[in-house]
Amino acid sequence: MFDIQEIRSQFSILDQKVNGKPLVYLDNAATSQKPNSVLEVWNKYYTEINANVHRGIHTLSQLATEEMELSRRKIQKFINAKHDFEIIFTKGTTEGLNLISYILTQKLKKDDEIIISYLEHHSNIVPWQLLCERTGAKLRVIPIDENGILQLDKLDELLSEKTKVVSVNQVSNALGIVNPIEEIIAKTRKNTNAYIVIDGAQSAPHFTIDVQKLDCDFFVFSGHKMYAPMGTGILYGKQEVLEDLPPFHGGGEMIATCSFDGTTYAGLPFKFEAGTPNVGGNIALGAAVDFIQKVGQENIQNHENALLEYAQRQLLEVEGLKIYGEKAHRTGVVSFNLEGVGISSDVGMILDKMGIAVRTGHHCTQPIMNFFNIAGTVRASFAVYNTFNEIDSLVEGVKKAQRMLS
Ligand code: C6P
Repeated sequence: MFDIQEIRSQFSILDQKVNGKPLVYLDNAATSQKPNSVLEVWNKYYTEINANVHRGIHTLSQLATEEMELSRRKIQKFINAKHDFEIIFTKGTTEGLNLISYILTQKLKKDDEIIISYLEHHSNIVPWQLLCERTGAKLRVIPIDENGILQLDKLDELLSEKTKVVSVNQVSNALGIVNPIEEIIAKTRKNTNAYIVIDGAQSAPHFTIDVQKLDCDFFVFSGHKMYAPMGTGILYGKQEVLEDLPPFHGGGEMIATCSFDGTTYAGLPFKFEAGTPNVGGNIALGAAVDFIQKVGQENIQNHENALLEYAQRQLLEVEGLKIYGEKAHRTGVVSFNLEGVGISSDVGMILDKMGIAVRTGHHCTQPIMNFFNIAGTVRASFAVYNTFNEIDSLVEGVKKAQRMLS
């Protein structure tokens, strides 16, 4: 049974006042809070195990290695990867996308094309621009319509033998729009040999992911948005794709042999994991997967969808409030502005005084803001522990902000 109070009791941080008011945390797309079970695993690592991995024959090192490799297998199952060595630990989505774009450098040449969408986070734009600078390739963008929905017929026109990479997010962080990645992948596979990269930063916390069914080459996400500590993330890559590509960072862990005459590389996943990893964080990411599975992915999705629907209905009753992407299929996020209130951060500051945490501004998606001709939005984003009462508080806060600012 889904018991929201029981779930909330697992997040000690929620039980506090901010600015004299009970905390209403609605900035989950930026980072989620962490359940006590994850913090306990993280704390246990540092108080009882702390040792480097894959290096020592001593007991603590072996224990740390076992725990981290167990976590890798949990994540393998979580996204249904075929092999555990297809799971690369990173420090987040940004690092994953930079890694991929860097190791693809030798595969692209002048006038090749990289397709992204209008709905991307800067992390899925800038690394590709850098790759274009290195290779002379060109960036192409799937446009959106006035509802923020990707115009997939335009993708048909963009795909060609020049297309070498298609990289899109599954869920937009700024608007919460769920993109039809299955269709994008099918079209890309049918018409090209391009590498397919999925930014799952905003989908992994909310959806069941099956990378084999999706048939993408890469899938990246951040641990800290799905109840794990900051500085954790995952890059999934298909075995044959990863084996064919060069390493990103050079250093310890990633070599098979090293001499002044040259180096041979370790097998997967270590080829892409140079240096000491975030062992405690990576182990705690496995605990976050345990937490999600214990609550149940379907329960999480149902609850968050109900919150979104309720929030949208209540907010739309506020006169002059516009929701961006209102008509699109969305999850976990409602992004809006108040007519006659110029700056979203003013609304955010008033909400903060009421203990309500939302994000304001461009959300690292300036092209979307430019498209709608706005500087930013107020964004409320949900997690499994949010309640309908908290949405009521948000709506009250927004009404108060409107009265104060207009
Ligand atoms: N979006 C937000 O408030 P990192 O920072 O590496 O964990 O994730 C980057 C990133 C990439 N893609 C998408 C779709 C994202 O949402 C994010 C992070 C946060 O929306 C911080 S800007």
